[in-house]
Amino acid sequence: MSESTANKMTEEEIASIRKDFDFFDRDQNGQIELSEFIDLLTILSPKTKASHVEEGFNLIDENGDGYIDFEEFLHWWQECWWEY
Ligand SMILES: [Ca+2]
Ligand SMILES: [Ca+2]
Repeated sequence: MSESTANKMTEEEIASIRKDFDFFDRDQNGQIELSEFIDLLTILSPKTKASHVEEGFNLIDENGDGYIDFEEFLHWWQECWWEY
């Protein structure tokens, strides 16, 4: 899975997503918690409801450990924006 992800994107693109990830990872622990994710979505789409935010978080958190790591973030990013 991570191989096909890497093939689709250039290193530059991944680096720029990494910057966004680091920006939202406020406490810099390498994972985005729900509270950090709420901040993220509030910026990206201010009309998002809290209940939807939690649903979205659970979708992105593919392994269900309660955190979004960079790989999960990258995956989500591609699904949301790659088509545009
Ligand atoms: Ca964090
Ligand atoms: Ca996770």
